[in-house]
Amino acid sequence: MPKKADPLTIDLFDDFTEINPRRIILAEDAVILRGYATDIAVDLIKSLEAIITQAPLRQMQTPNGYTMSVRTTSCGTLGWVSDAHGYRYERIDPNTGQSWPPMPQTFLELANQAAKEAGFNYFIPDSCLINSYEASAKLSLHQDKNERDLSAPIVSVSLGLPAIFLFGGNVRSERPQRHRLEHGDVAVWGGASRMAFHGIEPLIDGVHSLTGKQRINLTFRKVM
Ligand code: MD3
Ligand code: FE
Repeated sequence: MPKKADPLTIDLFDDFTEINPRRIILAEDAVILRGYATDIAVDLIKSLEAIITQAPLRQMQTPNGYTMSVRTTSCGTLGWVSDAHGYRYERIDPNTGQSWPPMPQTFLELANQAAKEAGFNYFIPDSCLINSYEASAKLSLHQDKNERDLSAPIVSVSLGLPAIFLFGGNVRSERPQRHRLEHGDVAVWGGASRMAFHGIEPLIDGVHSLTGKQRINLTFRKVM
Protein backbone atom coordinates (compact mmCIF):
# COMPACT_ATOMS: atom_id res chain seq x y z
CA MET A 1 0.00 0.00 0.00
CA PRO A 2 1.38 3.45 -0.87
CA LYS A 3 1.96 5.62 2.18
CA LYS A 4 -0.09 8.70 2.93
CA ALA A 5 1.57 12.11 2.45
CA ASP A 6 2.15 12.93 6.11
CA PRO A 7 4.39 16.03 6.21
CA LEU A 8 5.69 14.99 9.67
CA THR A 9 7.08 11.65 8.51
CA ILE A 10 8.25 12.68 5.03
CA ASP A 11 11.57 11.17 3.90
CA LEU A 12 13.37 10.63 0.62
CA PHE A 13 12.32 7.03 0.31
CA ASP A 14 8.62 7.37 0.92
CA ASP A 15 6.49 6.22 -1.96
CA PHE A 16 3.79 8.79 -2.63
CA THR A 17 2.80 7.38 -5.99
CA GLU A 18 -0.87 7.24 -5.09
CA ILE A 19 -0.92 10.96 -4.20
CA ASN A 20 1.56 12.47 -6.61
CA PRO A 21 2.84 10.07 -9.23
CA ARG A 22 5.93 11.14 -11.19
CA ARG A 23 4.93 8.90 -14.07
CA ILE A 24 1.35 8.78 -15.29
CA ILE A 25 0.60 5.98 -17.71
CA LEU A 26 -2.16 7.10 -20.08
CA ALA A 27 -2.28 4.03 -22.26
CA GLU A 28 0.11 1.53 -23.82
CA ASP A 29 3.21 3.49 -24.96
CA ALA A 30 1.89 6.87 -23.65
CA VAL A 31 3.23 8.42 -20.45
CA ILE A 32 3.51 11.75 -18.65
CA LEU A 33 6.84 12.32 -16.84
CA ARG A 34 5.88 14.94 -14.27
CA GLY A 35 8.45 17.69 -13.80
CA TYR A 36 11.02 15.96 -16.00
CA ALA A 37 12.13 19.28 -17.56
CA THR A 38 11.71 21.57 -14.54
CA ASP A 39 15.44 21.88 -13.82
CA ILE A 40 16.34 22.99 -17.35
CA ALA A 41 13.23 25.11 -18.01
CA VAL A 42 15.08 28.42 -17.63
CA ASP A 43 17.66 27.30 -20.23
CA LEU A 44 14.95 26.10 -22.59
CA ILE A 45 13.11 29.42 -22.36
CA LYS A 46 16.33 31.37 -22.96
CA SER A 47 16.95 29.34 -26.13
CA LEU A 48 13.33 29.81 -27.16
CA GLU A 49 13.66 33.60 -27.04
CA ALA A 50 16.50 33.44 -29.59
CA ILE A 51 14.52 31.05 -31.82
CA ILE A 52 11.42 33.23 -31.76
CA THR A 53 13.49 36.29 -32.69
CA GLN A 54 14.66 34.46 -35.84
CA ALA A 55 11.40 32.68 -36.67
CA PRO A 56 8.53 34.63 -35.08
CA LEU A 57 5.44 32.94 -33.64
CA ARG A 58 2.48 33.27 -36.00
CA GLN A 59 -1.11 32.10 -36.24
CA MET A 60 -1.34 29.61 -39.12
CA GLN A 61 -4.34 29.24 -41.41
CA THR A 62 -6.02 25.83 -41.45
CA PRO A 63 -6.84 24.14 -44.78
CA ASN A 64 -10.53 24.88 -43.98
CA GLY A 65 -9.87 28.62 -43.86
CA TYR A 66 -9.79 29.10 -40.08
CA THR A 67 -7.08 30.99 -38.21
CA MET A 68 -5.57 28.87 -35.43
CA SER A 69 -5.85 30.36 -31.93
CA VAL A 70 -2.40 28.96 -31.06
CA ARG A 71 0.71 30.77 -32.35
CA THR A 72 3.41 28.48 -33.74
CA THR A 73 6.95 28.35 -35.02
CA SER A 74 9.59 25.62 -35.34
CA CYS A 75 13.26 24.82 -35.04
CA GLY A 76 15.23 21.96 -36.56
CA THR A 77 15.66 20.76 -40.13
CA LEU A 78 11.92 20.77 -40.76
CA GLY A 79 9.16 23.06 -39.54
CA TRP A 80 5.43 22.46 -39.36
CA VAL A 81 3.38 24.62 -41.72
CA SER A 82 -0.35 24.96 -42.33
CA ASP A 83 -2.13 26.99 -45.00
CA ALA A 84 -4.91 26.65 -47.58
CA HIS A 85 -2.91 23.82 -49.21
CA GLY A 86 -2.83 21.64 -46.06
CA TYR A 87 -0.64 20.58 -43.15
CA ARG A 88 2.96 19.64 -43.91
CA TYR A 89 6.63 20.03 -42.96
CA GLU A 90 8.91 22.45 -44.82
CA ARG A 91 12.66 23.18 -44.72
CA ILE A 92 12.10 26.90 -45.29
CA ASP A 93 10.03 29.15 -43.03
CA PRO A 94 7.47 30.68 -45.43
CA ASN A 95 7.34 33.87 -43.32
CA THR A 96 11.08 34.62 -43.51
CA GLY A 97 12.23 32.69 -46.59
CA GLN A 98 15.06 31.31 -44.41
CA SER A 99 15.80 27.89 -42.89
CA TRP A 100 14.24 27.29 -39.49
CA PRO A 101 16.64 28.00 -36.59
CA PRO A 102 18.75 24.96 -35.72
CA MET A 103 17.58 22.77 -32.84
CA PRO A 104 19.63 23.58 -29.71
CA GLN A 105 21.67 20.66 -28.33
CA THR A 106 19.82 21.00 -24.99
CA PHE A 107 16.49 20.42 -26.79
CA LEU A 108 17.82 17.36 -28.61
CA GLU A 109 19.29 15.88 -25.43
CA LEU A 110 16.11 16.42 -23.42
CA ALA A 111 13.91 14.81 -26.08
CA ASN A 112 16.29 11.88 -26.47
CA GLN A 113 16.55 11.26 -22.71
CA ALA A 114 12.80 11.60 -22.09
CA ALA A 115 12.07 9.16 -24.91
CA LYS A 116 14.57 6.69 -23.40
CA GLU A 117 12.93 7.12 -19.98
CA ALA A 118 9.63 6.11 -21.61
CA GLY A 119 11.16 3.07 -23.31
CA PHE A 120 11.90 4.52 -26.76
CA ASN A 121 15.64 4.20 -27.40
CA TYR A 122 17.59 6.17 -30.07
CA PHE A 123 14.98 8.91 -30.61
CA ILE A 124 16.59 11.69 -32.67
CA PRO A 125 14.04 14.35 -33.64
CA ASP A 126 14.52 16.46 -36.78
CA SER A 127 11.75 18.95 -35.91
CA CYS A 128 10.57 20.82 -32.86
CA LEU A 129 7.17 22.48 -33.15
CA ILE A 130 6.73 25.37 -30.73
CA ASN A 131 3.15 26.23 -29.71
CA SER A 132 2.29 29.35 -27.71
CA TYR A 133 -1.11 29.52 -25.99
CA GLU A 134 -2.61 32.63 -24.42
CA ALA A 135 -5.99 32.92 -22.68
CA SER A 136 -8.69 30.86 -24.48
CA ALA A 137 -6.31 29.45 -27.12
CA LYS A 138 -6.99 25.76 -27.70
CA LEU A 139 -6.21 22.82 -29.94
CA SER A 140 -9.16 20.68 -31.01
CA LEU A 141 -8.97 16.88 -30.86
CA HIS A 142 -6.69 15.66 -33.69
CA GLN A 143 -4.10 13.07 -34.67
CA ASP A 144 -0.49 13.82 -35.61
CA LYS A 145 -0.10 11.98 -38.89
CA ASN A 146 1.98 14.20 -41.18
CA GLU A 147 5.26 12.65 -40.08
CA ARG A 148 6.69 10.14 -42.53
CA ASP A 149 8.28 8.08 -39.76
CA LEU A 150 5.38 6.86 -37.62
CA SER A 151 7.64 4.35 -35.84
CA ALA A 152 9.24 7.18 -33.85
CA PRO A 153 7.55 8.57 -30.73
CA ILE A 154 6.66 12.22 -30.09
CA VAL A 155 7.98 14.02 -27.02
CA SER A 156 6.15 17.06 -25.65
CA VAL A 157 7.43 19.57 -23.08
CA SER A 158 5.06 21.94 -21.27
CA LEU A 159 6.32 25.32 -20.05
CA GLY A 160 4.61 28.20 -18.26
CA LEU A 161 0.89 28.25 -17.54
CA PRO A 162 -0.88 24.91 -17.00
CA ALA A 163 -3.41 23.46 -19.43
CA ILE A 164 -5.85 20.58 -19.54
CA PHE A 165 -4.92 18.17 -22.24
CA LEU A 166 -7.26 15.61 -23.71
CA PHE A 167 -6.07 12.13 -24.47
CA GLY A 168 -8.51 10.12 -26.56
CA GLY A 169 -8.10 6.68 -27.97
CA ASN A 170 -7.27 5.67 -31.52
CA VAL A 171 -10.82 6.53 -32.65
CA ARG A 172 -12.39 9.98 -32.33
CA SER A 173 -15.58 8.62 -30.70
CA GLU A 174 -13.71 7.46 -27.57
CA ARG A 175 -14.29 9.86 -24.66
CA PRO A 176 -10.93 11.46 -23.86
CA GLN A 177 -9.11 11.37 -20.51
CA ARG A 178 -8.40 14.85 -19.10
CA HIS A 179 -5.01 15.59 -17.53
CA ARG A 180 -3.47 18.82 -16.26
CA LEU A 181 -0.08 19.48 -17.87
CA GLU A 182 2.10 21.79 -15.81
CA HIS A 183 5.36 23.65 -16.21
CA GLY A 184 8.15 21.10 -16.61
CA ASP A 185 5.93 18.15 -17.47
CA VAL A 186 7.03 15.95 -20.37
CA ALA A 187 4.73 13.61 -22.28
CA VAL A 188 5.96 10.80 -24.53
CA TRP A 189 3.78 8.78 -26.83
CA GLY A 190 4.52 6.34 -29.61
CA GLY A 191 3.96 2.74 -30.62
CA ALA A 192 0.39 1.68 -29.86
CA SER A 193 -0.54 5.29 -28.93
CA ARG A 194 1.18 7.09 -31.79
CA MET A 195 -2.11 7.80 -33.57
CA ALA A 196 -4.13 8.64 -30.44
CA PHE A 197 -6.50 11.60 -30.69
CA HIS A 198 -5.45 14.46 -28.43
CA GLY A 199 -6.09 18.15 -27.83
CA ILE A 200 -5.77 21.09 -25.43
CA GLU A 201 -8.73 22.77 -23.71
CA PRO A 202 -9.03 26.58 -23.90
CA LEU A 203 -6.24 28.06 -21.77
CA ILE A 204 -7.29 29.69 -18.50
CA ASP A 205 -5.93 33.24 -18.17
CA GLY A 206 -3.01 33.61 -15.76
CA VAL A 207 0.59 34.75 -15.31
CA HIS A 208 3.66 32.54 -14.95
CA SER A 209 6.96 33.92 -13.62
CA LEU A 210 8.97 32.51 -16.57
CA THR A 211 6.60 32.82 -19.54
CA GLY A 212 4.17 35.60 -18.57
CA LYS A 213 0.66 35.13 -19.95
CA GLN A 214 1.57 32.06 -22.01
CA ARG A 215 1.76 28.33 -22.02
CA ILE A 216 4.49 27.12 -24.36
CA ASN A 217 4.59 23.58 -25.64
CA LEU A 218 7.49 21.99 -27.50
CA THR A 219 6.76 18.86 -29.52
CA PHE A 220 9.73 16.93 -30.79
CA ARG A 221 9.16 14.82 -33.86
CA LYS A 222 11.08 12.62 -36.23
CA VAL A 223 9.47 13.60 -39.50
CA MET A 224 11.75 11.95 -42.09
C1 MD3 B 1 -0.89 12.89 -27.73
N1 MD3 B 1 0.28 19.87 -29.19
O1 MD3 B 1 1.28 20.32 -31.63
S1 MD3 B 1 1.17 17.86 -26.84
C2 MD3 B 1 0.49 19.37 -31.52
O2 MD3 B 1 0.26 20.87 -25.90
C3 MD3 B 1 -0.13 19.12 -30.20
O3 MD3 B 1 0.56 21.99 -27.70
C4 MD3 B 1 -0.38 19.87 -27.92
O4 MD3 B 1 -0.95 18.27 -30.10
C5 MD3 B 1 0.20 20.98 -27.10
O5 MD3 B 1 0.23 18.58 -32.43
C6 MD3 B 1 -0.40 18.55 -27.24
C7 MD3 B 1 0.64 17.03 -25.43
C8 MD3 B 1 0.35 15.58 -25.52
C9 MD3 B 1 0.68 14.85 -24.43
C10 MD3 B 1 0.47 13.49 -24.42
C11 MD3 B 1 -0.06 12.83 -25.52
C12 MD3 B 1 -0.16 14.94 -26.63
C13 MD3 B 1 -0.38 13.56 -26.64
C14 MD3 B 1 -0.26 11.44 -25.49
C15 MD3 B 1 -0.76 10.80 -26.59
C16 MD3 B 1 -1.10 11.51 -27.71
FE1 FE C 1 -0.87 17.00 -31.85
